Amino acid sequence: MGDGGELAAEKHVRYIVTVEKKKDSFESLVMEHIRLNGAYWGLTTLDLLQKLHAVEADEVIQWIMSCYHPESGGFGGNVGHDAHVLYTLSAVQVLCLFDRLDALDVDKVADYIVGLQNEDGSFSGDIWGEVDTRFSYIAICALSLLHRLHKINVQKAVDYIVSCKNLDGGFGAMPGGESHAGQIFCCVGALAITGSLHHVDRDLLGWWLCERQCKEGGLNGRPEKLADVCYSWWVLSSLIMIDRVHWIDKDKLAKFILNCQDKENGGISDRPDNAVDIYHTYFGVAGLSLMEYPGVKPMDPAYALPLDVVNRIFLRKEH
Ligand code: GRG
Repeated sequence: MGDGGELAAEKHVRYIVTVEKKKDSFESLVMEHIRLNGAYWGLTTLDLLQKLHAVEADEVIQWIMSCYHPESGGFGGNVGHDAHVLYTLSAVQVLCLFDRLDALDVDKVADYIVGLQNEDGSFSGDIWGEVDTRFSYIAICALSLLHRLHKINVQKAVDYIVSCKNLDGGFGAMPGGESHAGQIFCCVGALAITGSLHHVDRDLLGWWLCERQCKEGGLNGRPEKLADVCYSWWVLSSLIMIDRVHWIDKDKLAKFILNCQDKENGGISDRPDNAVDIYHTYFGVAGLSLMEYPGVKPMDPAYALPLDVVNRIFLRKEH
């Protein structure tokens, strides 16, 4: 596996298209319950590499809509699976990629998400009630993409996220929860979308985030942990949103990501020489996008979609 070099874009495209077709492969099996997330990771990667047309749009939309629950307004992770906000955001994001939000009953989907806001401003992930700042981000991101943010109590949602801020400047999954780069992306992203970044101590958080760079160049998710390609996205996007991305050594990070490529069969792994998967392929390419790697479309750090897709949604007048 990988000796760094250039981004093997063509190989990654072929890898993604093959995973999509090989329904009985090991990776397809382990991803069975989160197929809708996998669709978002794979299809966004294709779009970043300017190859979204490698898949049949109508087929994708039809499959996405077969995961929809018209009674609740939410999406399941696969056909016949229960609805959850994790998959509902992926469905909305994929429809955005294809400019097909018209396939949705937008108010029904929005009301599903609105119904998950709790009295303290937090969000549950589904009817079972687990609360996590991931779900706050998901709700805010999806409702914003649907132009329905006004349907929730935004002030309470922001206050709850702020209550999850720690003394080190980071954020956790709940009040008092340990700072973790994934949760920081969620909280900073939600604050960015709601125009509430003044709640972030940019220098303090920027310092914590840039300390995630390990000596081999990759980023970890919290102190004393191993570097993992996915944190290229969670950490860099957060640093961009708080305007401190220049505190990272981008060359070293890009080399780390490129070293995690399977240059023969395509795909990117968490660390050099490990097995590739679609999740790390996406976050590796997305990380390179945030570092303006040539040939990769730029991404919006808050919405986790290509910038042209986000612009198309917000610059359009009729909604
Ligand atoms: C649209 C990009 C996008 C996201 C949607 C689901 C979600 C919102 C965000 C998830 C954020 C998150 C918590 C990411 C971290 C995922 C991860 C690799 C967790 C692993 O945690 P540990 O403790 O690993 O197993 P470490 O690296 O800490 O050892």
